[in-house]
Amino acid sequence: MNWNSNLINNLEWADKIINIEGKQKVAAEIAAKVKDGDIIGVGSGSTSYMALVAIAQRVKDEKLNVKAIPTSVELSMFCSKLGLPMTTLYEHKPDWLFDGADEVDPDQSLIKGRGGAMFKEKLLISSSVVSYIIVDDSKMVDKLGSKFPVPIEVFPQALPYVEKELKSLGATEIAIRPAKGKDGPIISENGNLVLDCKFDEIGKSFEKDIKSITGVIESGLFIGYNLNIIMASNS
Ligand code: ABF
Repeated sequence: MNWNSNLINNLEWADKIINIEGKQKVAAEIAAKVKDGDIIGVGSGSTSYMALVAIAQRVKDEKLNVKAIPTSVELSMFCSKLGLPMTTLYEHKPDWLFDGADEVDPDQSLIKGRGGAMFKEKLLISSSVVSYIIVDDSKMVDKLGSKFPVPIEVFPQALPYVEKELKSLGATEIAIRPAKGKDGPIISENGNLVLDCKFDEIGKSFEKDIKSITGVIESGLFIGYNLNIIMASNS
């Protein structure tokens, strides 16, 4: 017997972000890629959410056997609400995934992690055969770091050490990401802090340099990944 959870069925905060102009087309484009039997990684962000809604509709209408691997608890709740079956990385490797980004440079390197889920997002991108990154014009930058700082997930007690190491890597500003609507820091799903870190220059080795600092769980830098960037028109 299935649950009939009003709490899941009435996730209004999910419904509120459906009506985003210019993204329906790309959501349909992503949904058209779904094949029976696919294991699909589901990324975060409003654009990805629209694609998720379109996929769930196709799966329901065509009775497709598809399983999703979400990148966050929030997304697993959305999948549940939309009736999309889920699985985990223990059992399946994603055939493909879709996700959003905050910045894309001319080499298709990314800054991600505005939602603080970059560890799981990177794990899925690294595990997936094909990755589609959905963005609009506003995300395209000449240089990474032009609009957004680099998010870095840090084990809490490593904070002073990581701060010192980031400064020696050239960090010009380091902020602990605050919790929304209350005092104190945001805590990631893994129980860690998220730092937002500015650099004058983000070198090609920075993703590895940052990751090699003991206490850093992951950063939102994605440099040199094999990605398919899909542009959602702003009009
Ligand atoms: C996720 O969602 C994050 O890595 C990124 O920060 C954000 C982008 O959201 P949106 O598509 O709503 O701009 O992909």
